[in-house]
Amino acid sequence: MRQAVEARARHLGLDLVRVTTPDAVPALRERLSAWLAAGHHGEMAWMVDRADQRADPATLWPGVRSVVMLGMTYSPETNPLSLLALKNRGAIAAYAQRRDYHEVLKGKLKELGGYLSAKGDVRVKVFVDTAPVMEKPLAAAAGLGWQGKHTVLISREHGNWLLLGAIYTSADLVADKPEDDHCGSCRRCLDICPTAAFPAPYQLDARRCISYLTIEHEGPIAPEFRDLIGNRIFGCDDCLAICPWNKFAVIAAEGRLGARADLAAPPLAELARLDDAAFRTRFAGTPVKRTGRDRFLRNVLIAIGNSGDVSLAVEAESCLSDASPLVRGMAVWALGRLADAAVVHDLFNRYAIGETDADVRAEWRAARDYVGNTAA
Ligand code: B12
Ligand code: SF4
Ligand code: SF4
Repeated sequence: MRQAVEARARHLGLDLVRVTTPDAVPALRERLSAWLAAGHHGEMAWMVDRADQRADPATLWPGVRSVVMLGMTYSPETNPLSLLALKNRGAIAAYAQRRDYHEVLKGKLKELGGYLSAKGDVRVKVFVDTAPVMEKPLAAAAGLGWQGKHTVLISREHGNWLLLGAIYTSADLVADKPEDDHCGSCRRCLDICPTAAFPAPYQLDARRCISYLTIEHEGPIAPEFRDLIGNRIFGCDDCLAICPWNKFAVIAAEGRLGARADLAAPPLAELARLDDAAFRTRFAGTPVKRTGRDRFLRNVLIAIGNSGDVSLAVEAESCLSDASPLVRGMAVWALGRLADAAVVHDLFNRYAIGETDADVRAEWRAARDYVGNTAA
């Protein structure tokens, strides 16, 4: 049964397949509780709501006897760090510059699950990302790789460019052994993080992570992070891209997650003009659609403010009367960074007086003070 599942998984284009047991990580509950108690999950309340099920596969589904962990590579063709120098363009995390992996991976897992249940007359449940399943520690227990100091799973053969999925099954499958930790004394991922999001090795405070701030966080992004975000408009790959284990990664050959050239480094000017319909069309079928247009524009305007390109001030200006206060607020911030004091004062008189949103009014005051101080 085990061999048949492996063969089928490879046939379906899954790069890694290993098996573990539901109770393989006894420290899971304690570690998850400590992480949540420290508030490191930020506004991701869904992580608290189903913490019991997350910490224990058997609580999520009492019928589970074995956990099949699957990995699919998405190694990018160019180093994502090179995007950060293109200041008037947006940097989108490598996993999001292509078809949404949730759909692709889930389709493959469903096929594999169907095969397993038919072959062994067993029950199965498939999960990719959004279910209360601790995919990284389970994948580590199954020996797919180990959780690096950046907390992401690294495989010796594929580096850390891996997306994960799980099949819980009632079948008793032979379990694999965990992989050893091969981080050694390296700490490159910890040192490169722009926002100091790692309170300690193997621990991430999501509230400081650019991936969380640009994708999960709903409101305005706190001023302390805006400069540090640079041109990252959806997710962040810095700690992954610097990992030396990626030198073994083979560029994902199959077109299963089809990288889209138009998402490799899109011009910020173009993105700032997207209305809701154009945003949906442009990002249909990709993970980027998740944020919705307003949050995405918030990120784009922060990148515009960080671009140092005064020709982009006009794009920010045209967002000053946007229907979304989130967008208006970041347009004000971007203009404060790009326009000179006289222009900001003029715009203040035209727009700030009639502004109804308290957050946007605060952005106007901050922008006026900022240009005042810079001019002085
Ligand atoms: C919530 C979440 C996020 C949050 C929080 C990330 C995090 N590190 O927890 C945010 C939004 C920040 C995020 C960002 C990203 N994510 Co995410 N995310 C998730 C999600 C939904 C849950 C993760 C989770 O349970 N976190 C809770 C914490 C407590 O778990 P943990 O990180 O495993 O924490 C362990 C360690 O702290 C450990 N620990 C504590 N002390 C010690 C000491 C030692 C010695 C050791 C060994 C361990 C250890 O114990 C904890 C429990 O095991 C998973 C999907 C899933 N269902 O699992 C995807 C997932 C982890 N994300 C993924 C990806 C791709 C990303 C990004 C790369 C996307 C991007 N480019 O922007 C970044 C990476 C940022 C980073 N460095 O982690 C992939 C990772 C694949 C892989 N190879 O591991 C996953 C698995 C999705 C998937 N199905 O493929 N993500
Ligand atoms: S994804 Fe970026 S911000 Fe988040 S921990 Fe890694 S380097 Fe830091
Ligand atoms: S960069 Fe170094 S410390 Fe970080 S995960 Fe990779 S090997 Fe481990």
